[in-house]
Amino acid sequence: MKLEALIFDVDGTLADTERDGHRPAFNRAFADAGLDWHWDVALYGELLAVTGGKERMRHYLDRYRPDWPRPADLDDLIGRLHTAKTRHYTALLAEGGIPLRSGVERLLREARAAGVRLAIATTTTPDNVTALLAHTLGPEALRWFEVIAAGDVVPAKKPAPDIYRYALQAMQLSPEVCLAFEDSENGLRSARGAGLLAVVTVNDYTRDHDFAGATLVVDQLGEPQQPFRVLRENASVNGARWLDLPLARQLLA
Ligand code: XBP
Ligand code: MG
Repeated sequence: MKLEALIFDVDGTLADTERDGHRPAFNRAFADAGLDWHWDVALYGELLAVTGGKERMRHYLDRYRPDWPRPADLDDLIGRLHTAKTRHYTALLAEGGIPLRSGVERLLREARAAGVRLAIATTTTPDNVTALLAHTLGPEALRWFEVIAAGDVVPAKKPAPDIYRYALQAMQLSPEVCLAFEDSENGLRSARGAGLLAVVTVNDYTRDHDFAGATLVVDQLGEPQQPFRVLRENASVNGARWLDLPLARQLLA
């Protein structure tokens, strides 16, 4: 199969946004609202089982705060907290403290130079994607991506395959000619459910997830000076040391 497009997850894949980005942004929104909710690093790791910030807050209440007195307008409160959290999160990105992961910018530029199409498929809010791309690659990078499929554009978030199907539909491509990039089990299930092969770059929150369905699992995309470590290889990397377009094409074949 000829490789036509690369489709990227955002959180955990393009950048390590969860622990030092989303998590403190949630905590600031909770503090602003005078709530006694606080998500430490370990608890946040457990909460990541549920994708989507609004869904995650509901899950927190159900699972960890059954006795917390719910207001009549809980949906409204969740919505306001999420809006505040997005504001805090994008402000954090503007401070520039969250870089792209190793190899991401290189691979994006290689794909562009070779005419391989690019897309995003993520559960995160569109503003978060815009802010991350603009603050790491510059505002023009938003145009590198033919479709940015994000957030509530589909009702069922990952692990449901809907967001990948949405991106494929928008590009008028079949899954066999695309490669997905993910960092988590929920993301991998979503990509696989849409019929895509996927490369996983693990991070501290996802290292122990079940990635049996991945084509390749590595610790990073890597660079010539900073090669990846192969953690699981369902298709051979044939001695490759970082993920470039030739390897992407080989994995698809
Ligand atoms: C990312 C997420 C998101 C972010 C927060 O999952 O789960 O919920 O944590 O985003 P994935 P919002 O990387 O699999 O897409 O608060 O904007 O929902
Ligand atoms: Mg992710």
